[in-house]
Amino acid sequence: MAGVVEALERSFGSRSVITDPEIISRYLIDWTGRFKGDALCVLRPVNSWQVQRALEIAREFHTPLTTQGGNTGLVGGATPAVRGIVLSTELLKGIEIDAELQIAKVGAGVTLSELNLKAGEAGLRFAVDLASRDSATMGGMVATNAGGIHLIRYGGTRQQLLGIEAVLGNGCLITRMEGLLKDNTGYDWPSVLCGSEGTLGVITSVVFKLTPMPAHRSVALISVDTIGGALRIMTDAKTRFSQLNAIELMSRSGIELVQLLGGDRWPFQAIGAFALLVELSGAFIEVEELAEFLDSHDEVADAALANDSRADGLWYWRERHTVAINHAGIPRKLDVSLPIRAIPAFVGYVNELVEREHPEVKVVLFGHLGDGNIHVNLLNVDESDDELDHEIYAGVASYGGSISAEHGIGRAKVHDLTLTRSDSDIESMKSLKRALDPSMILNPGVLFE
Ligand code: 2HG
Ligand code: ZN
Repeated sequence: MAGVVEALERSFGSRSVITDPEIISRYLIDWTGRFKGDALCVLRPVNSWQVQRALEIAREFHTPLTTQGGNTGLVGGATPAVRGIVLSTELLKGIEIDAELQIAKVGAGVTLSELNLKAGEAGLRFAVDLASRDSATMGGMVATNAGGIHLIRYGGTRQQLLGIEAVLGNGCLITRMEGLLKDNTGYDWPSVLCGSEGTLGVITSVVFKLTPMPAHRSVALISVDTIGGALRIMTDAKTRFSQLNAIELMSRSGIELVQLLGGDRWPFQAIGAFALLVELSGAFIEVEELAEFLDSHDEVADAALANDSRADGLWYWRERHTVAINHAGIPRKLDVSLPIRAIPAFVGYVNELVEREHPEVKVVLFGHLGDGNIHVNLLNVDESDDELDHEIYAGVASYGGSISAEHGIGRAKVHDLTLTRSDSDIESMKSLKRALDPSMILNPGVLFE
C-alpha cells in the first residue's frame, strides 16, 4: 500500500486527494454513529476517467477502495471496513432532463432533492422518495436499490433504472446510457450493479425514468389500536383507492421519540399503539372519499386529514423517526421484510422476545407497511452484543421474510446472510465478485465476510 497516496496525488493533484484527518473524519463514520472506519485518503473524482484511473492505482497498490455517496446508508456499507481509499462521488454531478422522453441522466453524486428540483421544472419527478432526500445520492440509491415510501405504486430504484455508466473492479468502463425502454442485449448491467453495494464497481452516472408530478395529494394520519387493525385498513384502502401512493406504519415508542424533538404537536388526544399514514396522489383530489372511508372503518380510532402542501405536517411524524431515534442513542437497525400476512405474528414475536430476554432494550417499530417492510430499531443494546439481532433475523427467516428489505447487507448483516440465502446462492454471488473485481479491492467487508 505504501506510495498509493503519492500515486493518487501525482495523477489527480493534491487538492483532490484529502488526507487532513479533520476533514476526512466525516467520511469515516456512518449516519447513526455505529459504524466507524479509517482511511489513507479521500478521493473526489470529477469524471469517469478519473474513477477508472483511481481504480487502476488501487489495484496496482493492492489498496481497498470504499465508495461513498451521501453517507445516509444505515448498514455501514459506505464506511470503510479496512484502511484504504474512500472514493467520494460528491463531485460527480450533472443533470440532464429529457422532458419529451421523461428520462433523466444524472451523475452518481447528484442528490435526490437536486434531481427533483430540476425534474420539477419540467413537471416531472423521480418516483422513489425517502426522508434523507437532501443527502442521499442517486449513485448510492442505485448501489443499494433504495425502496422508499412510494414503492407500492412505482416500485423501487431498480424499476426506475434505464441505464448505467460504471467502472468495474476489473477496470472496464461500462457505458449503457442510451436510456432505451427496451434493450435485451445480453446481461443487464444496470440490474446487476443495482443493489451490489459497491462490491462490483463504482457507479458514475445513471439514466432513470421520471414520472409526472402529481397535481394533488391527500394524506391521512390514522390512530389504530392493533397491528391486525392496521392491516385491515391497509387491505381495504388498497382495494378502494387507485391513487394510493404510500401506506406507512408507526408505533407508540417511535411517535414518543419524535415528540421529544419538540416540534409539532401530536394531533390526537393520546398516542395509540400504532398509527398509519396513508397518502393518495394524482390528478384529482380524493379527500372526501378518504374521509368517508375512514369514518366508516371500524378499526380507525382517530384520524386527521390534510391536502397538498399541508400534508407535510402529517408526514413530519413519519419522516422524523430516524433523526429522533438517533437522538435517543446509537440504534441497531434491522430493516426486514415479511409476507404481509405474517406481520402481526412477527410484531408479537419481537415484542415478546425483547420483554422476556432483554427488558432493558427499547423497540421502535415503523416502516413501509404497504410492502411488508418493517424497520425494527433497537435502543440500549450493548455495542458488542449481536444476540438479539440474530434472534430477530432468525424469526424473520422462519416467517419467510428477508433480513434486508431496502437498506442492503452492508457490514451490519454479513453474518446473517446465510439465514435466507443458500450456500450455492452465496457462492455464485462470490464468483461474480471474483470475476468483476479480481483483485478484491472494492468495499471489502461489505456483503460477504
Ligand atoms: C425510512 O424508511 C428509512 O425512513 C430509515 O428507511 C429507516 O431509520 C430507519 O430504520
Ligand atoms: Zn425505509
